[in-house]
Amino acid sequence: MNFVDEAEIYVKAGDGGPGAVSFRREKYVPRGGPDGGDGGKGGDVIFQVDPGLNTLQSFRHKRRFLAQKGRAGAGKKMHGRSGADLVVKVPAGTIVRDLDTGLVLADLTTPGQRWIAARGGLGGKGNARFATATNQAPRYSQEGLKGEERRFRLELKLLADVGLVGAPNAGKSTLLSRCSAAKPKIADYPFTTLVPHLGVVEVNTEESFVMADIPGLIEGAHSGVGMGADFLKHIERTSVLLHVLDVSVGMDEAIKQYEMIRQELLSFNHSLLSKATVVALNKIDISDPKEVTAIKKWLEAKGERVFLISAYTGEGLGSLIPTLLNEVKIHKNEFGRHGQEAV
Ligand SMILES: Nc1nc2c(ncn2[C@@H]2O[C@H](COP(=O)(O)OP(=O)(O)OP(=O)(O)O)[C@@H](O)[C@H]2O)c(=O)[nH]1
Ligand SMILES: [Mg+2]
Repeated sequence: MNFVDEAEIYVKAGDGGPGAVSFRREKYVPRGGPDGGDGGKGGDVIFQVDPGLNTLQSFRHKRRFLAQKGRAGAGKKMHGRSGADLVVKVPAGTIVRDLDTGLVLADLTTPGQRWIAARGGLGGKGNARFATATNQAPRYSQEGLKGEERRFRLELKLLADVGLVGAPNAGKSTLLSRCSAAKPKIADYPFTTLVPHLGVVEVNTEESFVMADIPGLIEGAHSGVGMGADFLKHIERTSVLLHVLDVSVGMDEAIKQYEMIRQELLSFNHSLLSKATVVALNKIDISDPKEVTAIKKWLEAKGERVFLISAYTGEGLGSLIPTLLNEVKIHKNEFGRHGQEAV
């Protein structure tokens, strides 16, 4: 089961800059005193919660984070510039563990929350700092301290953005496996899916959403018949529903199934029906196009937004997936993730 998103990363804070060895040189002033300035501090690596993120997907593309080094000190007691901090954005709900020991180091939950993941090294002292009564012209300075270097394991309990609903065998699991890395079991009999599965749908390199596949719903599901009731609660917390309807069975049967699912959602919790919903007419690769068109018209007359897809061949997903992302963006905050448990 893929309920947790994980990533292993390496962070290194900036090293401190070295202190300078320098002596005052002024006209007519022989043997000027030491004036080497201190090195700058290295930048910290800081994790910061960004409410716009909902997965650790970006850490699949980038796993090493290095903050800037401090600059060297210079003559005239000039301090080296400090290295810039590196802010790494993480989603709310990220748990940071030490990769080696597994110990939880931070639990980042509130938007904007910051945690210093690695501290930059202090800059070295310049030779000006080492002048004493007995050594008025020290020819040494300190190196900067090394920035901290650490390896972490990030974990995020996934919360679904889009919930798949539909009758058994409609093709929900096929759809999830088509558009995410999740590998739910798929078979040509009802009730293949026994527990919810989650998958991250990567829409482009920056944007993704989490899709939840739940067991198929049958009549009476809301009152505990079949697998339904236990799992309907999982989709209560998603911001968008995708109703997957098998249209290969013909118009009459498809509409019957559509109405049955709506009735189950209504009976379970009528607020489910006011959730943003998209209907996917599935299995168009083996359906009669005339029937499909008729079903689409019928649903559109009811005010539904309808897409034609084949979860099997991938046809139609190019327009469905961006629409779902867009809906998630619009409705996400209606069912904010904070304080919720993972599905
Ligand atoms: N031809 C065709 N077959 C499909 C398509 N989508 C799903 N199937 C087939 O339909 C059957 C059921 O698919 P699943 O994805 O397991 O259906 P499900 O909705 O997850 O079913 P439950 O888990 O039992 O609720 C499988 O044999 C799939 O290969 C499609 O677009 N075209
Ligand atoms: Mg399934």
